[in-house]
Amino acid sequence: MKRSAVWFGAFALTVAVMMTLIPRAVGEDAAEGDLAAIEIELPEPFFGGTPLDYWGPNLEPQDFRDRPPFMAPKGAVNAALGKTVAGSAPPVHGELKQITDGDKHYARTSLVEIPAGVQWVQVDLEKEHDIYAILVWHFHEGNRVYFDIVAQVSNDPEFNEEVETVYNNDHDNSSGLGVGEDKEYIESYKGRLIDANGVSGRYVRLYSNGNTADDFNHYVEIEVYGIPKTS
Ligand SMILES: [Ca+2]
Ligand SMILES: [Ca+2]
Repeated sequence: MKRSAVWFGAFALTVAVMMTLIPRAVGEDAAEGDLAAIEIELPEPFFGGTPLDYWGPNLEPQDFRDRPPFMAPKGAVNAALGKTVAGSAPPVHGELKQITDGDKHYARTSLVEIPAGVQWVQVDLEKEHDIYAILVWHFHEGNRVYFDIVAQVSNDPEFNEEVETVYNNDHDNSSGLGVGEDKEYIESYKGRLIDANGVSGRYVRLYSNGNTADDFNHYVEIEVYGIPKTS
């Protein structure tokens, strides 16, 4: 190998390592020092199950590393805990209130199953919040990928006006909510952290459209880390 190639390789590796060390920029208008890592309690992991037989152009590789701390303005806590949940269809297993009950276990007794097709659930935070992170656990007993995940925030419970989309991995717009550039991912006990970047709203809505194991939509828990707006 030419020496220049070796140097380039070393440089690329150094840059790659540094990129993983740089914390994510969050709440850019918050002064440095006002931030703290949000505290996320993880459920016990599931081991085993059948390997995933799925490939998608938009699927990100499984990441077994611990999630880096997510920095948000101090005081941001899970505002969704115990709050009311609405849905596009009544569950066929479990109850909607289990989506915000704090239980994130992979057991079927912790699972809320919603009918097939494009469906949504939405959490009412009861007042407008500045929202920094949304965490969602779908069914994480084994390797599944949920399709067409879209996360939105609004002050309108009908989501007709002033809707902010903070995640969308529907790359072919099959759900009709617009083309999304976010990645598909394999479920795990860590849940998915969606960076909401401080958008404000009272309602958080999550869409999905079936998964690799069946056509149903599932939720175990949704958390919304935010701070109530004072004004
Ligand atoms: Ca739950
Ligand atoms: Ca799609």
